[in-house]
Amino acid sequence: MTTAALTPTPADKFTFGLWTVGWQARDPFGDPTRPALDPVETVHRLAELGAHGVTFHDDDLIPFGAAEPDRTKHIERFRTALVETGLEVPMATTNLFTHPVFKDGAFTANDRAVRRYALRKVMRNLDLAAELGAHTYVFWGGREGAESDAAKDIRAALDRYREGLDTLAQYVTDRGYDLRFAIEPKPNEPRGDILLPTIGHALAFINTLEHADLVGVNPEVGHEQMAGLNFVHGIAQALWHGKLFHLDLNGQRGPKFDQDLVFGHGDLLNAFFLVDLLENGPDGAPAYDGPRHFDYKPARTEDIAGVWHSAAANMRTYLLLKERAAAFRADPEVREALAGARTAELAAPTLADGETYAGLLADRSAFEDFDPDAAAERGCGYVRLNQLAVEHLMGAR
Ligand code: DIG
Ligand code: MN
Ligand code: MN
Repeated sequence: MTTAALTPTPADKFTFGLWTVGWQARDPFGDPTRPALDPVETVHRLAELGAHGVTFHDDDLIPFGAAEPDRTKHIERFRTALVETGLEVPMATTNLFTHPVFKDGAFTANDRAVRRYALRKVMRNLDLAAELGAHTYVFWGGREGAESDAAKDIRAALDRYREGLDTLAQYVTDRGYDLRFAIEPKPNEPRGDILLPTIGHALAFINTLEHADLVGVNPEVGHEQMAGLNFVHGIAQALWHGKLFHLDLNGQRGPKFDQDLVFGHGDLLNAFFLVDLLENGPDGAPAYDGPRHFDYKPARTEDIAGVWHSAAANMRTYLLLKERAAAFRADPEVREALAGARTAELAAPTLADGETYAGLLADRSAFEDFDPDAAAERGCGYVRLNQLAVEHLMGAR
């Protein structure tokens, strides 16, 4: 692959959260290993690396509790950096998890005053998100959930979650904001058990909302994999529902504490097939045209130089996988193996055009004359196909 093709440009739509490269590496058992990063510095450095945009929680940009005119100052510095670099702000979100006030949740806190405060905090940042041109607003309910089953009536909590999102969707509708909501599932941490833990739970919940058309999902690689699920399958179902409004790319090595590794530094083969799914859609055009957003944390061991190397690594890995997936799809041997595996046949409806179950009942070849033993003997050839994928991934073809 040429160097130019591996050099990220804004056209690749790579975006990063301020909180990612800005993570000071404080963790439950250790103090920060890095100084705080000025959001303005982040904007300029990400632009130099070829990123398309930057995303933020309200508190990443404006220190919690900052009053005017400090709040305006923080916003104006950020806006100036965006203008100077051309970086966009495709997504924003709210920090409803750091301040102790949210220790029992935000939208689903038992304390009604906390729930009302949380909604106002989101509304204020929705205004800023709209001002900065964001089109997606993420809701990660990191504190919505419980550590003990006695603490929370989950049915009431889901009522309150729905009430909060319906209220906020009405707000953006009445304000005329070009914003859609994306729920980000995660099974646990920091809350013991988070509500809406997987893509499936979120999709079912979205169907109950008053403004369901405005609400989709923002799946994160590591979060589904923490639950032992296949992220490619989850993304495929979100696409199938027309609900993949945004996504968080990173790496995770199996069901354990959220690792937020660099994209591809966890399950690399699943990352390969994810990029293949996103980039090589049904008719060769990308199946998803939104930002390729990295929500990762630079390892605690890294200094600031290592932080920027890690940011670049996310984008370079994505571009390498994109090139390897294209080569996989173009490989004549792969095409022959796909034909042998009859993968294209799955797109053919099981019933003939206009046929109903009556036609099925009348068709002896479907049952009376069907030889299940002969069908069972047919091999699918999937291992050969997977080996071809692994060899493309390894640059061996
Ligand atoms: C964690 O994966 C969450 C928070 O960082 C943020 O609210 C969201 C935005 O993508 N991801
Ligand atoms: Mn995560
Ligand atoms: Mn995330």
